[in-house]
Amino acid sequence: MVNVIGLGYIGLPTALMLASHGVEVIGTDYNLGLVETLRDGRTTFKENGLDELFRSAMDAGITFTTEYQKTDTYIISVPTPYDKFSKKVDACYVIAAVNDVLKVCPEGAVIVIESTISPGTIDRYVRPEIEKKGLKIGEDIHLVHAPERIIPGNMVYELLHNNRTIGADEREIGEQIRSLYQSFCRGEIVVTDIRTAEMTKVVENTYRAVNIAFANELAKICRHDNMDVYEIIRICNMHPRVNILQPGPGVGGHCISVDPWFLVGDYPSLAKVIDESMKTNDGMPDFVLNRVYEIMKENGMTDISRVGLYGLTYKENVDDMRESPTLQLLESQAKHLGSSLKVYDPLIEEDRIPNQYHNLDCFLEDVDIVVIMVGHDEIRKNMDKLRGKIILDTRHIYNEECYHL
Ligand code: SAJ
Repeated sequence: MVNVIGLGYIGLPTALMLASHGVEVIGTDYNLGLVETLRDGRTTFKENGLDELFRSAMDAGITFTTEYQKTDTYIISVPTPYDKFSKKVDACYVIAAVNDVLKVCPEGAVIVIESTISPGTIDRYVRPEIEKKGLKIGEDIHLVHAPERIIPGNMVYELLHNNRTIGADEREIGEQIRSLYQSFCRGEIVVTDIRTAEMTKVVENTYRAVNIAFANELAKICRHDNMDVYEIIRICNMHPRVNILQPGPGVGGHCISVDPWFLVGDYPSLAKVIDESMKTNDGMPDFVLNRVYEIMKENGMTDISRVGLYGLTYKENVDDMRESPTLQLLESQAKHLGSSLKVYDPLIEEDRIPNQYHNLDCFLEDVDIVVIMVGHDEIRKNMDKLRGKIILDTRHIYNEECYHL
């Protein structure tokens, strides 16, 4: 039996996937409300294919509880917040989960940490926690790091198909956990050591952050001299060894906008390109706000409350607002003029911020400038409704005459 600890964006799909592929699974989360929702047969976030997977796991007998179980394998997928000032990972939830596992687990149990952690976290924080209880790692307890790689918006597909990395102290334990993931994973699973697994996860997200920052910097250069950044990137990407990502209003989510800071925090004098890239991405919401002011001026407008932001989530077709560029832009604007921009997102049903709309038509009625911050399918299907508005399209999805980054 596997006890999956933490039933959020990663833990829940992983638990469901294991259960629906014949593994006995108990999911544990300290949040009773979340556990009760799951027991009632409802999922806690939206994701393609998640409801079907949930039903199949329920049919297979998955159960949910707030209690840690006595078993031989634990998968920990609790959040790893980071400290915005020190830029370092805060492993408190991982450490708390490991401690709770140690209270109930039998001798020889395997603790798999799936949560993203900065390189060295297991050596610095997890091992000492186990050792100070007089337990011997490799005998009484085995440690594994199996970082997740699935992309929000396509999690279920990627859980099945992505290659994976398993970092373990001992080869046989690594192989044992590889077989567990092989129950559902059709990708290649590489077994390596823990430090390498920690580093590869953070490097993958850092690579993407730096590439996006490069695209964002190109957007600024092109804006300066009125060149078409999208056409330039399109043509450059026809070169066999060039693959530039897309500029945008900023980088959000709890991964790409966070993980690279771990390297800057731990290696401040070495991680220079990464540091500058993160600053470039973090500066994009302000860049968009300045574009809004320029466009207002060009069109003789003075009332910022006639400007509407389309999209509150950090990217298209997800309901996750963590570190979203729209929230960053709103925060920045509120500092200058109080919060007066209007906002609408079809995927955020509850009232989260001032001047938030829940209906596209009402939103469009009340604004003259629409800033497309997120390219949800909804807006792609309703482009005709934007006619007559002044559009600032930060995602390059609007086909007609409009302003760009
Ligand atoms: N973005 C751009 N331009 C692009 C691509 C993305 O501005 O060309 C922006 C998005 O709008 C968003 C942010 O970057 O605000 C991040 O989005 P994303 O789709 O690039 O990535 P995440 O954060 O949703 O998921 C990433 C993935 N990592 C990589 O692709 C290397 C995923 O595979 C990881 O599992 C996930 O982080 C994670 O949990 O670490």
